[in-house]
Amino acid sequence: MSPAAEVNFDGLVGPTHNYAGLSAGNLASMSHRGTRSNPRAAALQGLAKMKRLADLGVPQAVLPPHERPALATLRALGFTGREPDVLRAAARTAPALLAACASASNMWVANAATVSPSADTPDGRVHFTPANLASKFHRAIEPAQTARTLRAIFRDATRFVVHEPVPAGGGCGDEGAANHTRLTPRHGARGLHLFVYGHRAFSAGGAAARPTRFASRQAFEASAAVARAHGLSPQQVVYARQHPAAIDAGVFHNDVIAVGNEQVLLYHENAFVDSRGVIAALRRTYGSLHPGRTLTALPVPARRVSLRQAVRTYLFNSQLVTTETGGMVLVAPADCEEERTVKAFLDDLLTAPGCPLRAVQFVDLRESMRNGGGPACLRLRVVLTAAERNTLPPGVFLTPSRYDALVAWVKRHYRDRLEFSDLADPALLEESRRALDQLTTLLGLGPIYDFQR
Ligand code: SUG
Repeated sequence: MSPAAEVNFDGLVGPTHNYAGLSAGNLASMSHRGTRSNPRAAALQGLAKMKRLADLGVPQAVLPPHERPALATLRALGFTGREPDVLRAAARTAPALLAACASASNMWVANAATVSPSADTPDGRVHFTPANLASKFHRAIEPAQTARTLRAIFRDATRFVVHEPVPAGGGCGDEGAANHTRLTPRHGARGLHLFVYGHRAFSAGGAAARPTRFASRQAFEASAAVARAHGLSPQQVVYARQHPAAIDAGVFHNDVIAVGNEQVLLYHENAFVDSRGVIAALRRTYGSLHPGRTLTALPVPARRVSLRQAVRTYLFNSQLVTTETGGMVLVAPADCEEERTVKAFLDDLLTAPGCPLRAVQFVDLRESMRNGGGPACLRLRVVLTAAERNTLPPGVFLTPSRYDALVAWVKRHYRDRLEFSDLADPALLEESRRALDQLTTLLGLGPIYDFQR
């Protein structure tokens, strides 16, 4: 066994965080369309959450935001001239495109990539595949910068490989780690990979009906491509289909309805088509990978928490983490504490016989939550051995002094209110670039943005 730990890389909320209602199928995004955002509060809430995890003894690191508005994308869309002219013309003639190009959605790094730790791959390297995020325009412009950022952090090619995203088109969407769960007795041991998809891009497939209200984002073919690229063997992979009724209820990613950590899987009974069959397959595969070990499946019945309540409170978008002392803690959105039934469920769960959870902690992520991004959306889990970790630029880790520096950085650069009309303000672009430029120095990353080249 290699001494390995799970590092949570959180996406820093970018200076253009706003509510543009860009994500059909994501109820929070749809219902907050056009409301005023507070990027400064959003970034500070995110940092406070990171500090909470670091205080629990969970290694915590930071991923920088992307440059927004994405001028290169606006130019690719045919806008020409000086930058202020590009922004103005887009705001006037194609406001939806400007909104898409200005979204800070790259903060939800559970969608940045899928990660396979070195304990699981045939070449002993950590594999990353940036998600193509093909199903939403504003997210489909993320993968190139994501790949560049990952390559700047995981630079040692003898230990890490950052693949190209799965080719998109024809519904072959990949949404990254949000639809992937790794189960293992210890982070450093061999893992079982659960890939959850919503549809098949190349056939009608499956007994259950397709969702009727909202589109599924993750294709089976994309999940299978990631598993193949990472060299995962069929003996360590289980595929499960998301229940169409869950997608129609606003479960646009699996991490809105299930969460796993080490040997534990907490899931809603209506998360999958044939949840029983999925759990049986997981138990079988887990048992053959780790003879004598068993999976702890914690189903949440609909009579305790309905799909609606799950989506409203983001119960399953909690982070389930192993702390320094070895106990597991659930870091849940504050909304779960406020909703009586969900709070009662959590209280019962904590005292249930055999439940490995030691505590539940609540975090306020109101700004991100209004766009459908809870605690788990904001982080990408990367299991690393000590030797792998030592090759990373040290500046990406959240130490107490770096936390203070990042808080000061946010307070210096971020606005405390933003509306659609602000997105065309050339000053916002300038402010954002100044902030990002200083951030790359603060994190010790070197130039990773187009505007720095
Ligand atoms: O892709 N929201 C994101 C939320 C992503 C949550 N991630 C996970 N579940 N892992 C999305 O729907 C809304 C942006 C807006 O409407 O302005 C948005 O992109």
